[in-house]
Order: sequence, then structure tokens, then C-alpha cells
Amino acid sequence: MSLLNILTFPDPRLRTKAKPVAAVDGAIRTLVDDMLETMYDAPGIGLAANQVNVAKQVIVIDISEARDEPHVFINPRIEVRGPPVETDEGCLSVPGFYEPVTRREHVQVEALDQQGKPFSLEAEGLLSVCIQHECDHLEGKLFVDYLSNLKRARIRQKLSKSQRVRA
Ligand code: QAP
Ligand code: CO
Repeated sequence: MSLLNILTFPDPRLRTKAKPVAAVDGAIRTLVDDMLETMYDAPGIGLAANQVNVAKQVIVIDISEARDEPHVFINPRIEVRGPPVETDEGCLSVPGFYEPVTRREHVQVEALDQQGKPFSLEAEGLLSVCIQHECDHLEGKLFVDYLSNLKRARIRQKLSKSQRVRA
């Protein structure tokens, strides 16, 4: 297992649309293991493959306190329903910033698991929000896209500066 490098906003590679996984083979299972390790190490509750510069439709999520309930979604398709709900969201690619985002309460997901087996899941609450956030990543979309232009510009400026210092 290995830790993967997480891209930081405004890295343009975060805008790449992820392609469907053709076959859940050993390479994909290794990617999933590495993404889980990277998410737990960060620590975070969700990670999409685009964030580690892999343009494939793969998501890992664990919202449990004990960090022992990994969810893996390969080629996810979602349908959202129910009333709008507002949650403070963050992102491993936007470190240090949390802002309210409005999404839908319920989500119905169809996906493949780490063995390539199709499954479906209905979620609400934080898991639902997290699934919607991670599916956005697969389309090159970030939670900061829902904020005002001013807020997004401020976040971009602060993160660009801190990346320059580190480089
Ligand atoms: C997406 O985000 C999410 O700023 C997952 O300094 C987050 O795991 C969906 C993190 C909240 C819904 C609600 C963020 C870690 C982790 C940071 C994450 C940071 C360190 C974010
Ligand atoms: Co994110």
C-alpha cells in the first residue's frame, strides 16, 4: 500500500472528467487500497480518484468515527431526491476551508464494489452529502464552485500563495 499525492485547488487537473472503469482488476483494487490509506492518513471522510490525479470513476468514503466502515464506489450513478439541505463542506483538495453548501437530502446510488459486483445503496445525512460531493469530483466539479465568485477567488488566492511558499 502507498500514500498518494492529493492535488490542491486550483490545480487544473482537478477539472479532468473521470472515465468509467472498464474492468475491476488488480490495478483498480490496488488504487482503491491506496486511496483508502491516503484518506485515512489525511484524515478525511471521502476521496475521489481525480484528487490523486487518476481520471477514473472511483470513490472511497468512510464517515464512521471508528474509521472502520469503508465504502467503495466504482462507476457510480446517482439520483438525488428530497428537500434541499445545507451542510458545512470541506475537501482534502481545499485544505483549511469549510463553507455551507446546499444539496439534496437523499441519494440513490448504483455502483460496483471493490470486487466488481454491482450494488445499490440509499443514503441520507452526511453519507448522502459526501456521495454527492465525491460524484461532483468525478465530473471535475468542486464544492467551491457553489460559493460566490468572491469567496472562491479568496480561497484560490490563499491556496495559490501557500503552494508557492512550499514549492
Ligand atoms: C468531503 O472532505 C466532505 O480542510 C470530504 O484541512 C466534507 O474529507 C463532504 C479535510 C465535509 C461533506 C462534508 C479538509 C482534511 C478533509 C480540510 C474531507 C483539512 C483536512 C475533508
Ligand atoms: Co472533495
